[in-house]
Amino acid sequence: MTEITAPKSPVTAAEFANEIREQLKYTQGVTPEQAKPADVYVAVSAAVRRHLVDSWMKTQADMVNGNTKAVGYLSAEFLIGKQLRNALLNAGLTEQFNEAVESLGFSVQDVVDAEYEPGLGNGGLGRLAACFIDSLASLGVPAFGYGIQYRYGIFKQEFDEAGRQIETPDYWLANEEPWGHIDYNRDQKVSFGGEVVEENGRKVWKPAWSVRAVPVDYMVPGYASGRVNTLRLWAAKSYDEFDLLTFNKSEYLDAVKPQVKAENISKILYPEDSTPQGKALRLEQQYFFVSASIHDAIRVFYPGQDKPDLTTFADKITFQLNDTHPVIGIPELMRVLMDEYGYDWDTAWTITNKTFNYTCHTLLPEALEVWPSKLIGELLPRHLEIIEKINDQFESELKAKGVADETIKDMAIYTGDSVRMAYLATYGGSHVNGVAELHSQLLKDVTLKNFSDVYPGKFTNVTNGVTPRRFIKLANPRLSDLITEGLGTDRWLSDLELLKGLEPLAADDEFVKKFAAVKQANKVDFANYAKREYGFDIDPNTMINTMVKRLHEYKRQALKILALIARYADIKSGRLSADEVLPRTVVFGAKAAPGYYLAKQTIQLINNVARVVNNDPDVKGKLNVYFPWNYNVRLAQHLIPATDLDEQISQAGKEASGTGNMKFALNGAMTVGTLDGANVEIRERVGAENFFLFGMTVDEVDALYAAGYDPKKYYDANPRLRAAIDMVADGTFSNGDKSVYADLVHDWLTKDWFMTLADFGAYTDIQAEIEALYVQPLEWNRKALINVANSGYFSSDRSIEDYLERIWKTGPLA
Ligand code: CR1
Repeated sequence: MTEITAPKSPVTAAEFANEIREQLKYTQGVTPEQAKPADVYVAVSAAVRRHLVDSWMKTQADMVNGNTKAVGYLSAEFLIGKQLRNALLNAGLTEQFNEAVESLGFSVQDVVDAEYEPGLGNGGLGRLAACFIDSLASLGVPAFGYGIQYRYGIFKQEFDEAGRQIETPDYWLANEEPWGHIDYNRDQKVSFGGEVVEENGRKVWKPAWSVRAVPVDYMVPGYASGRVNTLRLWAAKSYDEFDLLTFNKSEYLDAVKPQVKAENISKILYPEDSTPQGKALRLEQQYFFVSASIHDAIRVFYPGQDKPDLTTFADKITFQLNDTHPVIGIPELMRVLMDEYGYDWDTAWTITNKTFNYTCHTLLPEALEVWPSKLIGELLPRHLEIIEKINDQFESELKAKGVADETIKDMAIYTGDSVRMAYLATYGGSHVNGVAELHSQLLKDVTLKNFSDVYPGKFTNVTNGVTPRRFIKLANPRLSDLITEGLGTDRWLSDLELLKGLEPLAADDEFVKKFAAVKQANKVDFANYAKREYGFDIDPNTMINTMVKRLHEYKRQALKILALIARYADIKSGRLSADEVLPRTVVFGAKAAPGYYLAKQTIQLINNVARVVNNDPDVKGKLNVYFPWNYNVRLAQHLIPATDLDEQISQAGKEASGTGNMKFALNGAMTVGTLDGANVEIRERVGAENFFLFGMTVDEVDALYAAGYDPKKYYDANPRLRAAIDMVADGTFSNGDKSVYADLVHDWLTKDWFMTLADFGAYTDIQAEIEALYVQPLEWNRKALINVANSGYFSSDRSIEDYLERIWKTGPLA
């Protein structure tokens, strides 16, 4: 008998339909007959929220009254995805919803489609934050996600006629947004600019201007935990709606200036991924949400107290700094403790140091934020003083430890000209962690080596994870049902290591066939979805080969597209007869930062390779390339369950972890990948024989750099590589215009910083192995199933348990 632990339904479908009717009437003012699907969506959302409110309030009360330290996850990004299905799942209302909506005369699909996905993140870092708050709630750990409610999320990506990326604003708040509760009565004041003066021997900051930070609260329901946490996203509002004096002189635009300036702070998410952005506005954003969050935590944990005993602060909440974006929180907490509450430096430092921990998400040195001192001085003069003093204290500490002067200089947090936020975070908090074993090791050996030599105890690893609720249960209901059938329980949804129990079933051909049938059905679904949404004609009987992630040179989409062109050239030249070719559908999804030239050229190339290949009768049915635009969480949820083979082909030593790799393995795709990021751990767990490994290792990469890397040598030596690059250069994919990809080609042949050309041979060689296995469906699926069975470790629940034990030292509410 199957044991079911999913949340029990609180109401019948008929009762839920009545609740929806009430919402339609009292909040939307329409009858079910007048309602549009979007009305029903808003009404259902409000109805689900009502089911969660009691648990939400109880969780908050227990958090404040109990003795369990809470977690404050400070993150500039939360890429949460659509909310409705997830809320229904956790409220135990999925079935009731389906029935109720139909009984009201609507299609479930239409209602679900009415939700607009919030794009409040760029990629992996923001999606990880979303998985983490889901897991914290599901584990019953009291927590806040603290961030920004951007009015414009990540840009909407379109492609023009020439295949170029066009960015358009993503005004996700254009229609009613039922999930965020705006709480005007719990606002905070955040100030900027001005000067620091001495009054009675004390430093006093006299800021020049302030904005109002208004919290917008999103409920974060746990799965089967009865707990509901809060994601508190701050929106910036002006204090002065407009300046009446100016307005009376009828200078209308001048009059609304303060409002525009204030509201600009939360206007737009920076469309960056792993590159620094030197804009004052970005620092304003960072300080804005961090300052509001720190004051909010004091308000929450010391309710109604004018003189709270903040020496207990670090026992109430621990703040996790998600990358360097919130690191200004360290001098801010120092300032609050000293200037607002009168603590001395040493006491403030002890509290601050205990409160913060830092997660680094990169290995690219240019992605560690460094702020010009001048900018900090202008925007946050008091903070700059505090940072200088932290740096002085740090230097003395290093001297006392006998660290050499040269090294001390290298380690400076404040260099005079600039402030290194990663160094400030490393010194200012208790722990530093990387996001996969290899990454954490490289942080210790390279990126933060000096720090790890002096403070070895601070460094630890927490390998990333993904939530099985969204990425298996919601995204892949067929596989979820099969897993539950195979294990005889659905407890795996809160204890993903139970997937291990599927391993013996990989020897059971009947079960493997069922597993293969799930994949096939998902492929058909995806083909229909791609037709409906994009007009693509995808053949679900071909291998679906997917590469989805931000477009970045280090991730090496170029390697994939060059190999694909080489395959195309093989068929065209007759080197391979079309019958020898395994039919493949290659699907790309990727956004490039708007200012990232080579990344945008790569997008244009992929689109044009797709255009040429898909229209060439010589390769018809053998090779197809699709590039659905605007890759987002929703598309991921459709595409990942339908994928046979996924690509994790970054240059070794550059991808901190990756989390897409985990989602694919858990959904029964096979992976072709390098020994990079979490690929290493995935391969260890699923077994080397169930993972297509290729390419240079970190050590080989380093050795090749040291020896002097010359990409041209690889071009000269490999005729297939040469043919592919020549086709790009000679205008095959640009209607004969050789100038279009000239810069890209020039970069490959002269620089190729991420050694795409050096790994080309290994990458194309392994394709034979991949295809030999794919033509044996039973064996392929057996291996894919073994991937699923051994990927339970990559649940974000396990990541959170590691954070709790290694860093946060707290746990679930009693
Ligand atoms: C890394 O590039 C990792 C995520 C989440 C990204 C990716 O490898 O999986 O973080 N880093 O840890 C990032 O976005 C700004 O830095």
